[in-house]
Amino acid sequence: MYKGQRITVIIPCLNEEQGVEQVLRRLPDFVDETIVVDNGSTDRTSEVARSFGAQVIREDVRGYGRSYKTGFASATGDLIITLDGDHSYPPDAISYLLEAFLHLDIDFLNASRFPVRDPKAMSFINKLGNLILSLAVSVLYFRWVRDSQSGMWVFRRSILKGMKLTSDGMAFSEEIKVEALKKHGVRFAEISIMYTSRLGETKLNLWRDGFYNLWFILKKRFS
Ligand SMILES: Nc1nc2c(ncn2[C@@H]2O[C@H](COP(=O)(O)OP(=O)(O)OP(=O)(O)O)[C@@H](O)[C@H]2O)c(=O)[nH]1
Ligand SMILES: [Mg+2]
Repeated sequence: MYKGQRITVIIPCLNEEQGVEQVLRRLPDFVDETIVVDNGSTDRTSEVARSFGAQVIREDVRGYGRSYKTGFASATGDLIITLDGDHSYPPDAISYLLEAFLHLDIDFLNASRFPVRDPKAMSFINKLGNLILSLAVSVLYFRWVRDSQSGMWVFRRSILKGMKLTSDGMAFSEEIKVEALKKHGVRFAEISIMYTSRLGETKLNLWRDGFYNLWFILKKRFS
């Protein structure tokens, strides 16, 4: 519990045995429920997660978005916090993100990776792609969003009701933010966190996911 709120952390994982161990080791004690959604990892991700007391859910259909939707269905907390299993997002930031969330009295807080301070954390081309995708979301929804692709969010579980989450893949990250921005009465804010280089292998296909995410957001806006 954190200041009267039940806290659920959800971590999607595909072969992240190295990273998920570091993430789970660093989760604050006030986290009530930790859900690792494993999409058929062939390494020790599930065993490692269980050894740290996490609830492991197997999802047979592949995809970042798909695993989040499965995780949301099992979550029981008042507030949900998400982050990658690769230890690129700082678990230490959870306490100040929650503090900011409650202090601002908002419904969705996006943890922006920008400015990136660790020179090894993100390549130039990734930074450029992220900027283009964030500008696209900002222009299409008339709202400045610095990091439309961040994988770390804090939000009230209650706002999921009525959200139209269609993406099963990497575009899920921008889709949930757009759904939050669009929803009447949902208060949205963004604050910076320290992003570092991931452990293990990337699952992102830079060009394919980048162009697909741009197309996805255009399609979602105009359909
Ligand atoms: N369950 C599940 N998790 C996935 C899938 N694809 C990626 N992930 C996880 O989702 C998170 C995001 O994937 P990453 O490969 O880190 O993508 P990224 O953060 O855009 O790229 P990096 O900068 O390389 O970290 C990681 O924890 C992955 O293990 C999937 O198909 N299923
Ligand atoms: Mg990552």
